[in-house]
Amino acid sequence: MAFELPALPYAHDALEPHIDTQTMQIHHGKHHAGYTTNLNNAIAGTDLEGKSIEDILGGLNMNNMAVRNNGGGYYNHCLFWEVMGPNGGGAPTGALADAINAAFGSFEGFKDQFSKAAATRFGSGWAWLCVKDGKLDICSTPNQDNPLMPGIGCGGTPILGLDVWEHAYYLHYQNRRPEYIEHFFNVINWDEVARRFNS
Ligand code: MN3
Repeated sequence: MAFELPALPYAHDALEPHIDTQTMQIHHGKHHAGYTTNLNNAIAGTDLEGKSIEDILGGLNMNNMAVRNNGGGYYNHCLFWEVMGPNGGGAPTGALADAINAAFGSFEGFKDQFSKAAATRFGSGWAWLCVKDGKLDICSTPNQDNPLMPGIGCGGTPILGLDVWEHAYYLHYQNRRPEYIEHFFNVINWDEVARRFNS
């Protein structure tokens, strides 16, 4: 059972004007597709074949760069597409909102910390909102690493992730990463983030 590139849960132009159509086409159809193919090639014939992506990443040998980079890339983008949506934005409600207020003081406090984590990640990587024992934390990782991997120093289960690789924003925003980050908040699918938090 090989991993498959999941279909986008919305049209390529659905996140306009915040994330442009061509970026979505290349990011999903080329980059994510590439990670998926390369992950399958890296695990073919090994004892990782047939395992879930969560099990593969959770038990990862961090020296296995092919699985680290491509397994991370596969998982991270699967999450990324789902936590965005055309009717996104606003602020969460319910238990997730309570947990955000408890951890960061307010939604604005969360937004500031998450934006800072995304803006200050040097080079390529991701910003994360993670949950561990019901508590929220913000961190960032380089390249395609993520909080599921062992010893990453950024623990818990990611419930929101933001890709800050240049391929995620350069066509539309060029070097203006902070502007991309600001616009990301207009497409966050808080219903999906809450679903992940509650499970
Ligand atoms: Mn990417």
